[in-house]
Amino acid sequence: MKRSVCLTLLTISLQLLTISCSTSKEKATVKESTAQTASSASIQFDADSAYHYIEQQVAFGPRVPNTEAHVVCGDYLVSKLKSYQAEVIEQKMTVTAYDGTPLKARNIIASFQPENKNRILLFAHWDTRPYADADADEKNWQTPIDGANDGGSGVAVLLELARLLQTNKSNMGVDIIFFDAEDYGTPEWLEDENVESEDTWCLGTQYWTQNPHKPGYKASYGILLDMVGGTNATFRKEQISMHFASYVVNQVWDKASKSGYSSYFLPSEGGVITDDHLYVNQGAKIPSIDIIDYDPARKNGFPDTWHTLDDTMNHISKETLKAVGQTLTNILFENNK
Ligand code: AHN
Ligand code: ZN
Repeated sequence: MKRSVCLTLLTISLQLLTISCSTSKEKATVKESTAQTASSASIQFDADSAYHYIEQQVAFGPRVPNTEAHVVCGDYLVSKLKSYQAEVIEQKMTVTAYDGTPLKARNIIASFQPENKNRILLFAHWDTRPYADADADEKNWQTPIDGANDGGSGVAVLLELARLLQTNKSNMGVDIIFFDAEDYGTPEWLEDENVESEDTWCLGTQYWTQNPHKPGYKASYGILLDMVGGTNATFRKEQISMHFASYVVNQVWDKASKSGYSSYFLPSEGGVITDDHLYVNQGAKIPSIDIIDYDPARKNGFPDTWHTLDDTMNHISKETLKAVGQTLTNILFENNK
C-alpha cells in the first residue's frame, strides 16, 4: 500500500518534472543556440600560439630566480598579460631556498572581470629548475634546465587563455597566477630520507597563501597546469586533487572527454604530488586540482625529460597543448549559466 502511494507520487512528480523540463528545455535550446553562435562553437584554443609562448620563454634562457633571464622573462609575462587587458598585480618578495640562499621572487597575478564574485583560479609556475638533477649524466646535475615543459608549458597555455579572454567573455571572473620559485627544491643529491624537504618547493605559492594579493581572496575552485606540453603526455587523477576537490577533477575530465581528449585525460589514479595546488588547498582553502603529466609505470612517474637537459622544445607537442588548452577553453566559455 505504502509502496504504491509512493510510486503514484513518484509518477506524478516525474510527469510534472517532464512537463516543466520540456518547457524549460525549449527555452534552453533557444538560449543555447544564440550563446553558441556568440561564443562556444567558435572559440578555438590556438596551439601554435601557445607553442610560440613556450619558445619565447625558453629564448630568455633558464628562468632561475636571481638571474637576469628570470627578471626579463618576468617583465615579458607582465607586459603580455597587460596587453590582453588584464588587471595585473605583481607580488615581489624574497623567499629562502633550501640552502639559505635568499631568492628574489615575483608572483604575477592577472585578473579578468575583477568585480565578478564567481571566480576561477588558473595557475602555473613560471620559474625553472636550477639543476638538471634527474639527468642521466651526473656532470649535468648542477646545470639549469630549459624548462620548456616544466614551467614553460603551463604558462604558455595560460597566456593563450588570457589572449582569448581579452576578446571573449566568460561568465566567470578569471584569475591567472604565475607562481615563482616552485622549482628550487632540495636537489636529489642532497635528499635525505630523514629530513623533510617537501616545503622547500612551491615557495612563491606558500608566500601567496600567507599574503594573498587581495585580502580574503576566494575563488570557487582552482586548476594548476604542470607539464602540460610534453610529447605523449597523459594526465591521471592526481590524489591530492582527488582528496580536496574530486568534483573539480571529475568535471574537468568529463569536459576533456566531451571535447574529444579522453586519450590524454585518463580515468585512472595518478600519484600523490607535492605541487602548488597542495598549498592553495591547505593554505588558501580553495579546492584545487593539478593537471600534470604523470604515469605510475614510469621510473619516477614524471616525463623522461623531467629535471634533465632534455626538457627542451624538441619534446613539446602542439597536440598535447591543444588537448589541455581546448578543454580549459570549453570550461571557461561553454555552459555558461
Ligand atoms: C616534487 O618533486 C616534490 N614535486 C614535483 C613538483 C614539480 C617539480 N613539478 C614540476 N617540477
Ligand atoms: Zn620541476
